[in-house]
Amino acid sequence: MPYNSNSAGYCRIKSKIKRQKSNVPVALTIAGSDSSAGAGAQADLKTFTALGVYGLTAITCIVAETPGKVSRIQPADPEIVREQIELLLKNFPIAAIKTGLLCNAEIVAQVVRSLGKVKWRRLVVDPVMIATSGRVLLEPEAIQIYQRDLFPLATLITPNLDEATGLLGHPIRDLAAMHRAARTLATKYGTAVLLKGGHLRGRRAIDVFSSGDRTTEYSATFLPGVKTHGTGCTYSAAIAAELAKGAELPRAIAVAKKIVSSAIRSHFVWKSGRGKIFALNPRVQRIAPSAAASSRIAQTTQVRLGLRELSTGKYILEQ
Ligand code: PXL
Repeated sequence: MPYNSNSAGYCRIKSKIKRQKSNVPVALTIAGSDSSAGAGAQADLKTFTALGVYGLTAITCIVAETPGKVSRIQPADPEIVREQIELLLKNFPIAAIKTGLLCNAEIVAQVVRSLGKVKWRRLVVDPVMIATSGRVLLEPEAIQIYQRDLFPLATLITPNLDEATGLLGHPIRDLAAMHRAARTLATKYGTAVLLKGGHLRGRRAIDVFSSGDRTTEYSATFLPGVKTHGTGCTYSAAIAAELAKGAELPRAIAVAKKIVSSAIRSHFVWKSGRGKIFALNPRVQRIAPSAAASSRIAQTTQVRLGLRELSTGKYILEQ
């Protein structure tokens, strides 16, 4: 029998559908699509979901790639980038935003125009300029717009060593140089900086946070031989997710570092014609019931960190 609004069947179904008022935190990523789903908007969405945040996407380009090998990049029309961002901003209670690969100068300029209309500042800018494969992903004109217009809008920028080297014009060879570089970048762009040192290849993967008056090291065990791409995307997405849940920046970074380290440790690996393919596995291993149920922004998941904040201002992530 077909259902209509008077039938008993329809009523039974209707009564089972609970119309809940949704208070899940919402975050937006403005990023490229990675066909292999280890980086880009796909990595961001997986990370948002793992951290209990509802993810939205504004796609800037489509990248045909496998891990470590970009085949082709097709930029989106800047106008459709604008429409995605502005539609989402108008209709969802977006609590934090991150940017990933913005592809070209026109798209960076458009993102600046669209985000310039947002009054609050919970924006994480991952200045994706060079892929893990070494391929340059942004032209010099686009990098200029980042520096002049986008960085000043950001709550946090998250360059890796190659990107920071490009921005500063000199190489960064050790931890002391990382501290100096993070402070210089924070002053230069008037925003907080998380300089990722993964590429230094020591026994520990150390990142340096600087917000002008404060410098903090985040350290985790470096895992050699795991060739995952998308760690930067996952890291910045996790920071944005924690900010969306109401965390302060230092704590959001600590949680994100833990998530990335765990995603690398519990990576996936497949055999392919070109050798092994690795992929990150972003997930929250230990989930405790929310202790912040009474807070205004509901936290649907909470990570137990086991963090020790040392008097030296260093976070050691216990593993
Ligand atoms: O990891 C950098 C990156 C970001 N975003 C997209 C990518 C890549 C690397 O290839 O394809 C969409």
